[in-house]
Amino acid sequence: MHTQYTHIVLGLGATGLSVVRFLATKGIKPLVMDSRRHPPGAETLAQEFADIELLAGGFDCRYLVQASQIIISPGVPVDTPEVRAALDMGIEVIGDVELFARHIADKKPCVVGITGSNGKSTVTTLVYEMLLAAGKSVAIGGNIGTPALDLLAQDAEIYVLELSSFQLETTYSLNCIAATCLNISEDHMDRYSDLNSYREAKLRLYPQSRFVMYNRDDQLTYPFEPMNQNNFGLDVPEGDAWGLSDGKIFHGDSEIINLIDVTLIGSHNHANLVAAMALADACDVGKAAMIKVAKNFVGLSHRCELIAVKQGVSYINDSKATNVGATVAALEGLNSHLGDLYLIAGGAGKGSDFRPLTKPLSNITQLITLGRDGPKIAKLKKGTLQVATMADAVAKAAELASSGDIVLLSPACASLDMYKNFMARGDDFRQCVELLANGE
Ligand code: UMA
Ligand code: ADP
Repeated sequence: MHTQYTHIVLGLGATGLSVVRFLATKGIKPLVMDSRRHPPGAETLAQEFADIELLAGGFDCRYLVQASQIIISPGVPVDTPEVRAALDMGIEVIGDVELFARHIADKKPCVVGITGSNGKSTVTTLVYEMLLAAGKSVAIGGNIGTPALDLLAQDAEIYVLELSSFQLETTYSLNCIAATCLNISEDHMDRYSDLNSYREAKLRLYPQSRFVMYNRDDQLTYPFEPMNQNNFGLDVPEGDAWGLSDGKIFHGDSEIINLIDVTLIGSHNHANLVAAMALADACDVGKAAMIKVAKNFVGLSHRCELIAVKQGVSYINDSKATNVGATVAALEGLNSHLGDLYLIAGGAGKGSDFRPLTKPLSNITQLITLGRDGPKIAKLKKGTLQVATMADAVAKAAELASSGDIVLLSPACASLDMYKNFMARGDDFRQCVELLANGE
């Protein structure tokens, strides 16, 4: 007879490791399982916890059905047959964020939760910066990088968490001070049956918050039922809402800042800034701290980031555009630019419908595609050039573009068919651009 384990950790990436560390503080020794033969956290686990057992290369049902709690990583679908079998037997399956939520349940609400299809990392960072500028002790994590449980060591006054739909599927009791779903457009369609089930996963956040901030420009973010809510948008705000009037950000009829003084570019980023201010306001951050951050925040790397100007051509790295909505936003955001636009797109499409790109693609000069689903995107525009590597894509774009033009990498796809992650893809783009002649 094999050993029985009360707790099983499924997945040994960043999340699985954080769960093992947390359980260790409670004196619990879990069994760890990962479907991969060589899980990325195996070495660290062996170093930090030599006595914790790891089963790699599959999930063993015999252990799962005898556990009292399974803590599942966001990369493992709850619908995995072995997990379903355990659920059917009434075994509790939760995520790391739920463990975090239960740990802080006795404290007064101290979490700001941010979800949505795009802009999460930008808004999460903006809110974090605004809270810091207001002198609060604050920790930032979740889907943006540091797993929520690893933040507990910081013992912060406020935790700003970026939350993915995967994480929200297994989170029930977060009790946020304020939360938002920034926008909804297709993503991760390889994990959801349709847009509505993806949306439902995201909106699970709202009932777990004392105050909800939705996007009035995106109906899919509206709460299913009325709650303690407010809204943000890019038009003139009504009542106490947040929005824009005459090129300035307003909270109700109180002016916060003129967009001329804001560093971030693109209307999607202006929406992000307004949302961040609304969330910071719910945490009692004053106007001065918001203004300071709005003036100084230049944006995150790999998100519509201007990386070089060569022979008058601007090269923009938007490698984080891993879904169609993000690329649409980039193309619309750059639409007012006067020169020609060359777009490099393609990668692993995650089962997405690329058709929303058709209209914005009609406004660009040349589409260059690469990667596994490059051919699907290529079909949307006549005369598309299909290439095999980033170096070929950049060389082709550089050959065609002239002074005043833009070359944009905004793939509308994940990177995993060609790269370790979106950062590696953006770095490759940057390197290829650096190798181009300066022409000065
Ligand atoms: N995997 C297996 N078998 C397993 C476990 C995982 O094949 O047993 C695969 C998954 O299918 C996935 C990969 O391994 O492709 C990583 O999954 P994971 O759950 O082990 O990932 P972690 O390293 O724990 O990182 C997770 C988030 N990853 C995912 O949700 C896939 C990280 O978000 C997050 O930063 C981290 O927790 C801390 O909270 C990354 C992400 O890509 C950036 N998120 C998606 C997105 O933003 O679109 C949702
Ligand atoms: P996320 O964490 O949700 O992936 P990021 O802030 O990292 O969001 O941005 C991801 C991609 O989405 C980038 O390509 C960025 O330019 C684009 N983006 C950022 N904010 C928005 C928004 N509000 N609407 C649409 N696209 C956006």
